[in-house]
Amino acid sequence: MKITNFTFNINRDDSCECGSLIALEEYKNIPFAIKRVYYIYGVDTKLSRGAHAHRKSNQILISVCGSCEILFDDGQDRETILLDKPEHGLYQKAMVWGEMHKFSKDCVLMVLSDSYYEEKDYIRNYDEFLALCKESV
Ligand code: T46
Repeated sequence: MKITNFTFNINRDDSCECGSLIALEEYKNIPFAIKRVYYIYGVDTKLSRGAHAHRKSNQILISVCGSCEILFDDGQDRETILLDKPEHGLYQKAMVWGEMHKFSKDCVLMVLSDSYYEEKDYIRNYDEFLALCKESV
């Protein structure tokens, strides 16, 4: 599976202890117009989230604090990617199944989406997802 990762530029002044800044800009370092931003935090470290694909929407996942693992499945291959750096963005395109596992206690997973929230964009049944993948081949 071809997975697109982004490494965002970190603005940091090494001459002081004043931290770092990362800017995200649509059509500059983000490849789409950002219609929605949401973030997930306070997940019990034993629990997982996600387990669905999006029919049309695309999104970029960034663990701005702490870490989690993202499993992507395109209907043929599966791959797990560790998100543990605020400068690392992971592109989840439409029709890629995604699951979020192994959240650290302090994880804040931020997601930028090119679409407004619409439940009908979700495929939450894995067998339906596989059937749709086969149809599109
Ligand atoms: C994804 C992963 C990373 C809204 O009202 N607006 C929203 O924009 C979203 C994303 C969710 N919701 C509501 C719908 C549910 O009642 O929040 C509740 C939890 O949503 P969901 O069960 O979809 O949460 P996750 O963590 O399983 O999945 C979410 C995103 O839905 C999904 O696109 O990739 O985070």
